[in-house]
Amino acid sequence: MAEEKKKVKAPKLADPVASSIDVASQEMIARSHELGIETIFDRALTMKQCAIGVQGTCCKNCSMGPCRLPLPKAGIEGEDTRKGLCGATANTIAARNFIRMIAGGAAAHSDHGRCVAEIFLSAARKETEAYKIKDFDKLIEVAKYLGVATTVEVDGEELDRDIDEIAVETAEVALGEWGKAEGEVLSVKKAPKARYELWKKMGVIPRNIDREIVEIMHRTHMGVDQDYKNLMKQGTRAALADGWGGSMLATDMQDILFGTPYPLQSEANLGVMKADHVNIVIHGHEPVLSEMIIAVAQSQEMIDYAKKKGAAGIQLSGICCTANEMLQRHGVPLCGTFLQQELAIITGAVDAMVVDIQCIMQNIANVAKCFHTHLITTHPIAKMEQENVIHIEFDEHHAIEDAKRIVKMAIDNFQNRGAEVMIPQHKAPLVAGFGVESTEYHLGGSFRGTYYTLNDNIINGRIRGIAGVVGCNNARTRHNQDHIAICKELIKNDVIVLTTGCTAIACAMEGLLMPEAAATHAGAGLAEVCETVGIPPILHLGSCVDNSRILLAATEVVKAGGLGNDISDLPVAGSAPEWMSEKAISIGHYFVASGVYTIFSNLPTTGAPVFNDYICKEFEELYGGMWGAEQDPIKHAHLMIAHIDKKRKALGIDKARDRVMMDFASRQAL
Ligand code: NFS
Repeated sequence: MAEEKKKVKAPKLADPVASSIDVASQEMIARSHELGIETIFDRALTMKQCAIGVQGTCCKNCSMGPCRLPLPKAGIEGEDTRKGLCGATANTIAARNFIRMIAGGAAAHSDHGRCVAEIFLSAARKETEAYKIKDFDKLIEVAKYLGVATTVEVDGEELDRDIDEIAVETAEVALGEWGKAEGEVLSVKKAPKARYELWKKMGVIPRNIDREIVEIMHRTHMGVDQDYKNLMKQGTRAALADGWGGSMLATDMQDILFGTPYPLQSEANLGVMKADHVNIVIHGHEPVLSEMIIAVAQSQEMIDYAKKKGAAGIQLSGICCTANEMLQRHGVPLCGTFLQQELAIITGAVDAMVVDIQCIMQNIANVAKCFHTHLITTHPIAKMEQENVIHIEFDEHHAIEDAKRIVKMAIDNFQNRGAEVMIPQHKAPLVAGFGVESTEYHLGGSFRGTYYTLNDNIINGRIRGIAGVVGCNNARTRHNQDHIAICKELIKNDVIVLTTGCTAIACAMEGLLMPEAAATHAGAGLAEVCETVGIPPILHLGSCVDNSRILLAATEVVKAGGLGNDISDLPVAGSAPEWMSEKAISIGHYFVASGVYTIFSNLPTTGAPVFNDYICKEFEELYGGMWGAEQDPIKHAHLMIAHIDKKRKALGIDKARDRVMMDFASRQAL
């Protein structure tokens, strides 16, 4: 019988070396096979991508579909006659899908921001013991741009206003940015004047944060907006509501509550876990949770309790952007990137993995089931269906108690570890915690107090330009390979790199966030600047919501003078080589709309060539920034460098560069 003849196929297993450039990850992928535990690397072999979805031309916005409009193999000659049942063209479908991704990403960043705003309001009103205002300078700065008075006039004299009053009013105004009835998102005015004026002219200034996201959902509903240009206009407005609104407010309010980061040292990779310690891994995005766990895990009470239970101490570490948040403010080590979340548990050494929101793979529950690991969800909007998952809801009114419960649970679990503990012995040192303020300190003149020194070095050509390289890991590409290849190629060519998110973690794991990396990897000009001021050639600026720090750093460069009037004049470019999340599309688009050439490995728009050209070519005419796509990492980096050189030429500073071109050997000879 046919059925008897069927052979049971062995599951396809990922080749560890082909899956990741990182040795620690390779070891853990091999370990997963020894233990018979499936990971995303294996699933990427069996689950094939849908080619039409990849092209962006599958429409499932109504139940007459899905209507699928693949690009013919031979391309399109003459008129493009493809249409869905309702007549929607490939351009309409791809544009709708694209801006729905922007809506998803903007919603994720901005809802995170709203949560921080609510806690900020609680702290300002002194309704919570757990959260307090930490950075008063930042509070005053934010109060000012939100139009909150920071002084009062008494008898004709201008006096400082009561700080508690300022805090409450600032928090109220901030929270209002999500749903106010009139006006525009106030933080957008932080952009260079020329950029703000351009957005005004184009009609893309966001009115409030929620509204722009809701309007995308409306306009992409069946039978509403059917003009790809008009759809992209709304996509632009929502992306700006994210980058210059929800994300920027999230960053600023996190700095107010938890402190503005300054450079510090730490370590990265799975090897930061310790076999004799209770290992708690925090994974997700909101520092609201991790700040409390840090406070509790570092308390003498909990350390003593851990010792009583036979552990040498408590080792905290982070995955994804929570890792970056904990690192930049407390030096807590990075456990790994998005693609290492299952691998961390496979060490057998994780006593608790605590998660909140975003980028949490549901499969970690299945992996945790194979070990003693407690998997704890904490957020009311992010639960898991698997039975082994414990839900402890985190609330600002009893945050310390919640954190204590979680940490104690991890400690109690230490004694339940099996014999299968295997922590890969690989980690790298790093320096992180850069931001607008600290970059000013390191690269600005203390005399002028601006980005003068940075600008000066760009003008004289030691620094060729600035690149923002950010974003995720993606199981369809070799883990970290493109991040590292692109970043190395950029710094080799004297382009200083600003990084966030999982790219930042990847660079950390490779040792590229150390000042010493300048001598070994950077071009002569960039190396000289880095060595003089003592910074790495790649600066870690935080989590993905902290991409707003890159926007503001670019704005400071414009303000410091000598490099044009707008971000689009600067020799800068952006990249997200291993992107996978909708947040990356929102980030990419607010960079494009801010005037930056932004290049991804691939874009979900190739099935609609006219729409693809619109965002990759015509957009430059409209906004001075445009999208690009290139899979080969070296070509990818050189597209960015070519754009930087184009901008240098337009600024008339291309000649200066030629003068200082010296390779390392000639410097040494000198
Ligand atoms: Ni960014 Fe952070 Fe990583 Fe991608 Fe996910 S962690 S918010 S989305 S995967 S960089």
